Amino acid sequence: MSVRPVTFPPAFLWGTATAAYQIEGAVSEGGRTPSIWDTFSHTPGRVEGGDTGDTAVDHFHRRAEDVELMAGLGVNAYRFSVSWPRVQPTGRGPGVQRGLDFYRGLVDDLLDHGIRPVLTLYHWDLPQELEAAGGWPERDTAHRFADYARVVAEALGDRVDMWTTLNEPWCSAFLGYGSGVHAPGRTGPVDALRAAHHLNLGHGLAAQALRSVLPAGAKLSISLNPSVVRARSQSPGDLDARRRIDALANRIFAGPLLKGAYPQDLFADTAALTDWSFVHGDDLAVIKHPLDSLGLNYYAPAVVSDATDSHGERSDGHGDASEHSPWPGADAVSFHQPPGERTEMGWSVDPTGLYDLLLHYTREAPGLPLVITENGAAYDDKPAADGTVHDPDRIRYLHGHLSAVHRAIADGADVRGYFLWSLMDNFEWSYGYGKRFGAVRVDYETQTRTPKSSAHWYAALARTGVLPGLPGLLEA
Ligand code: IFM
Repeated sequence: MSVRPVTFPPAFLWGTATAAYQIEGAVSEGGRTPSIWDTFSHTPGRVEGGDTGDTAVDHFHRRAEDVELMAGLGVNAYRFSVSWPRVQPTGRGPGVQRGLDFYRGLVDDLLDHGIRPVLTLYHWDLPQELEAAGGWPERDTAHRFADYARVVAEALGDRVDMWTTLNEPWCSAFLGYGSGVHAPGRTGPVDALRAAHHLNLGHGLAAQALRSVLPAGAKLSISLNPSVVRARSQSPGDLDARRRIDALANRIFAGPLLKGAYPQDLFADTAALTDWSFVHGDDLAVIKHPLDSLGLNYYAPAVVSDATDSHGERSDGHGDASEHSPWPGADAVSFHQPPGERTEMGWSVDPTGLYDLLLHYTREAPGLPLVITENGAAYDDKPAADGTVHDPDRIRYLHGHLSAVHRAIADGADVRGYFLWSLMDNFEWSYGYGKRFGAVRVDYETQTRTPKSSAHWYAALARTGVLPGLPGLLEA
């Protein structure tokens, strides 16, 4: 019996993704100043093992080698982020040429290899100076972000045509200022809500700045990490828990971005904390700036119930190290790990969540193309005696999730691309270097890069657009 090949659309973007602080290192070179992640990672007890991004995987010095690596994988796109303190060290004023030159060199290398650069402006590394002035809970940070966006667009707008403002603003707001497990490590529920709004506003202002500078054909986007929230039961309490988390994780961003309004139930749930007077006159109109695509990052779904017995534990693992909840106004919600397979992060493996997410945003934002800007898994891969790295779990994870993407496309989702998180092992935030998400293994002693078997599997997909099967490869 012949099985029909699982084929993706011809112009599909096949990419890998990284972020500046997770890979670059060289934190004091070329005029770069500390970001909140430098400060946070150097604060004892914040990151496992005391790891920092000081060296990371030395991408700053190995840029050319890393682009060759990508070319070897056959990918046609690369999603990277610009380090704000590398190009605008104080978070204000003109750009620093040495910093901008690094990204210009990267973009040129990518284009020379036929790889489309997909640039993210903010993947969590706020210049420390702006945090000292109050950080994202302060409105001015949104304006500083728009100015920074303009600086980068003026420098790279002639070569980069896909622009993403923010990566996962939920993490910046609620892990950075709510539970405090991410930089800057503050724990104020109102600060977290203020930060969420100012991130939204920063996105809108930056989108305006980008549009005013970039050529007409440039594409604007934002990458969200929506929670696929499932109620543990259909009881009214559990359904209400689902509604609350959906408001705080998803609609707080999707509402203003796509509809120009915050959800009313979010205001009601948080009324005891704030009157939201930090939302000014035309903020919502600014935030609802037209997008060319919506970036979605997906790893695992969340299962919630109504309970008073535990603090919210974010089931994607980011929030479990803090006694402070990342969910303002939703203290009586419990998070549960569904039974079944998990990754090294403890996150459940559930491709149906990705399918549901794609179909959800197809309904929520009709006509807006979707791009999966992150998906992947951490596993404790070990090199074999001959140096090869066989990671069948990751291949299975990717196969399952890409099958779900294919199904979503067949059912009407307009998905334009998929970016594997991550190109290579790197600094996994408060987990340090202990969690490996890479398709390419990095030996942190020697900085040697070794493509794992998942990298070869993904290369076959990127080159042909046809999902490779599993069995033969897993026996290899
Ligand atoms: O490593 C992170 C990335 O920086 C943002 N999204 C989730 C990834 C895995 O935790």
